[in-house]
Amino acid sequence: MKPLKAAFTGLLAIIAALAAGHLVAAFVGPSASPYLAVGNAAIDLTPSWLKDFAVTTFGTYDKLVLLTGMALVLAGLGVAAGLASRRSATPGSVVAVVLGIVGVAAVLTRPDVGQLAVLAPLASLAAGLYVFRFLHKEAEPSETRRDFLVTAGLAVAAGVAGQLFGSRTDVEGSRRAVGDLTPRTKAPEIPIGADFVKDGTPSFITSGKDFYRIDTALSVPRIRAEEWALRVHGMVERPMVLTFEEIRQRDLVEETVTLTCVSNEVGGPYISTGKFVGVKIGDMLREAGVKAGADQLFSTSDDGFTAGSPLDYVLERGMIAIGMNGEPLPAEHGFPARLVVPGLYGYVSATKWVTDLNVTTFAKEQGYWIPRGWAARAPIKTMSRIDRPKGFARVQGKTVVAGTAWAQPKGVAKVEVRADGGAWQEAELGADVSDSTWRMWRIELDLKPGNHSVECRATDKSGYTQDQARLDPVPDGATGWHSISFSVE
Ligand SMILES: Nc1nc2c(c(=O)[nH]1)N[C@H]1C(S)=C(S)[C@@H](COP(=O)(O)O)O[C@H]1N2
Ligand SMILES: [Mo]
Repeated sequence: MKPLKAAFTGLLAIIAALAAGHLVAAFVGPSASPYLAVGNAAIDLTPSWLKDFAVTTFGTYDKLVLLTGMALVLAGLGVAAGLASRRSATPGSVVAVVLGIVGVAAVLTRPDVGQLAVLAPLASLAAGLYVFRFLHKEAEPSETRRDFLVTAGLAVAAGVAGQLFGSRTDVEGSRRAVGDLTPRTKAPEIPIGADFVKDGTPSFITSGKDFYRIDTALSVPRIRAEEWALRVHGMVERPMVLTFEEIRQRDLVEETVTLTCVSNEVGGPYISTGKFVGVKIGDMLREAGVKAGADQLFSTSDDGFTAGSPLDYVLERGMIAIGMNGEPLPAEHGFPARLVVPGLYGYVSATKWVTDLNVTTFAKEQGYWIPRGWAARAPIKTMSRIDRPKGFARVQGKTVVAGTAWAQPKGVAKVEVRADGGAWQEAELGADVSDSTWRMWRIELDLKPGNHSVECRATDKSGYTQDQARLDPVPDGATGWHSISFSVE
């Protein structure tokens, strides 16, 4: 067989296999798609050092990089298997079966699929094997060309159909049906002067599209509120199951809260603020009756992510949020419901698409990131960030330095700035909205033309000034003073 035909035989068999699996997955559960399942399994198995490297290098594009990398590797495997099968179809057939088994294994490890899920990788295996052997036969060039084109067309059609049917769960329809969520107590209006957007700070409330996002899963779980329920169990007197309707009928409160990710480097972007509407977990758990000895609320998401939060924090200020910024939660931020606990980093508290609350102990259960090298207990550290000037900017005229600071749930009392290692000067603070949110700041400095560097540090309302020592995000959050170098013209 000619090398070109052999290579295409292998490549098309791979494409057909992935497409067939994706199509069947649309009917037995989108996460059963072998391509996504292998990607998700790879994420769960990735050692922490590699994951940290991926996040620092690619940021939130890490998943796109993974999926593209997988596509290239699979295409390469297909071509190699095709080329190895120029004399006999056996090597390619073996590769098809082995890849099929990898797909089955990956799907079986997924937490969010049903028993029928295995049909998707089995369809991949069958399609890959069949297409490979079908295209491998000796044939006239014109017949070969026709078979290749027909196969490619069918594969693309199957893949596209799978994508369309797989996303048919009408999340947006369900969000619209939720309608207005009117809290009994509204969060106070954000006063004018809470941010200094003109000077370069973020706006106080982050819009849904600018809100940072951290997900372990490759695809956003698609859940309708009508089909969702929350189970509350474990060390409680009266376990319960709550529907969305039952939750929204309860006392809804609205609170402005800043969410923060532990993987933020000093000066990093993974922090945003929203107005969340929901029920206080404390009210609910007191109804359920927490038993003595419990010290952890262990929450599980529809996609298998888990987080463990200290029970005392949760009882005091935790919330099951169903709304954000005046709307039902966006799908990407956890629709129908997520946890929000002011003062704890997201990985130990902010479970999106939450379906299960288990009242338990730290000795008994470990959240997703804990065996991967992150601390079990992770209160947010007092920190500050310079947003303007940007690094290496050329500043004309007077120098305005502006940024944000946070110390949830203590609140920010003071931000100081110094230039070129000189004396600290107190910055002007934005209006104080809540101890659960960030606080913007600005200061004008009188700097001579030339190169300069500025640093900032925050002091929280307990009197603690943020640590100068530079620590990495692992295991419980970065520390250090953010500094920016720029020049004045
Ligand atoms: N189901 C699920 N919930 C999750 C995560 C996740 O990967 N899966 N990431 C957590 C982390 S690490 C953070 S910082 C916050 C981020 O919330 P956001 O994406 O709405 O900003 O969600 C938390 N909740
Ligand atoms: Mo995070």
